[in-house]
Amino acid sequence: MSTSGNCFNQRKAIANKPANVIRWTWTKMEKIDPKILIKFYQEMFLIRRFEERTAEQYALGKIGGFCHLYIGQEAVAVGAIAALKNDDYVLSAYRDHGHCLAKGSDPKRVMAELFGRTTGLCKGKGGSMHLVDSDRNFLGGYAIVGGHIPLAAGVAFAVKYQSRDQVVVCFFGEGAVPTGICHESLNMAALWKLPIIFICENNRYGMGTPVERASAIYNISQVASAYDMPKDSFDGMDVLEVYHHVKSAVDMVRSKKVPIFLEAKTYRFMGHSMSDPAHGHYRSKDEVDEAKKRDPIPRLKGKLLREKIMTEGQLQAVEKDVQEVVEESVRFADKSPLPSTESLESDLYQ
Ligand SMILES: Cc1ncc(C[n+]2csc(CCOP(=O)(O)OP(=O)(O)O)c2C)c(N)n1
Ligand SMILES: [Mg+2]
Repeated sequence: MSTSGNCFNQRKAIANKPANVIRWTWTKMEKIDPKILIKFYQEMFLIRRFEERTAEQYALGKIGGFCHLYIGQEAVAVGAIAALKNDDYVLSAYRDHGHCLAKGSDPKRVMAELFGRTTGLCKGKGGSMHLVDSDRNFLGGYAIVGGHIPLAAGVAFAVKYQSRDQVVVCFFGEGAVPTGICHESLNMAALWKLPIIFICENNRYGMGTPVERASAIYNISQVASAYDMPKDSFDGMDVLEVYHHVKSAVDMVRSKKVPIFLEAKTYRFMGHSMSDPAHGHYRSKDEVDEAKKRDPIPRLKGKLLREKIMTEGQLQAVEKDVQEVVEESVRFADKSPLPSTESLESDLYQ
């Protein structure tokens, strides 16, 4: 009787202790080097053109399987990954072309992977949803909603266990947030103080379901409060906003070794996947057209012109170079060989 009473009192004492809350609010950097702004434009334009060509190649039957385009969301991958060091880790869900390209993967090898060719990042055996480039610490590309969030926490655990200095960034959609595994991962990351940034790309829809019909909270970053994890929310259609907020979070995570949850409010301009129409019944054409007014690429272009960082002619030259890189990636993929039947069982876990 007295033992259980002691135990109860002990637990009550722990529960009454103030929680070990980590305080953090993002701080804006002083000034951005114009060279970084030009890099942002070039990278976002690359992802956009790459995926426009991907859509065409898919329609021609050159690309098989599921294929989810990132068009509209480019500012999130580009702004966030620019805030990282080269050896920091990135994991993403199935809408992964943009994250992989922003992490520095060769567009030729990414396109070849979409074409299922031996020269692809995963020798043509992964495809659109399973891009991996371990040389660049881009660890995938996962098709199961929420399934990669614990894997990312595991990578962060390894970084901490081995006393390394890297940061892990895990991108996922708002549709993954209500999954049990997301909550388990947030809890463990907070409990064990793992060096990870969870970036929720809230594009307002999970396939055809609006977030209001799937989540009890609309202000998604609130979910972090349940785990006493610092959080932040920002405009994901503005690459500079994304960069400033993520850079500040990266600095905090690297120096204090704690997790942070970020919500980037964004929008996809295309259908959920290549099998869906651009809007469908769950949203109107007017809604999509309205969102396109916030397209991150023309927004940055306007800034570059207004602030006289680049002229119209210089921007056109950048666009032409990118266009050529994308064309070369299609030519490379098209002339690359398909995997042989004999190679079907190689490179697999036994
Ligand atoms: C566990 C699981 N359930 C269902 C699906 C089918 N599915 C594929 S994508 C998707 C919607 C996910 O939406 P969100 O996380 O918001 O990502 P977005 O597609 O908007 O980038 C669903 C339900 C799946 N892949 N995995
Ligand atoms: Mg979504």
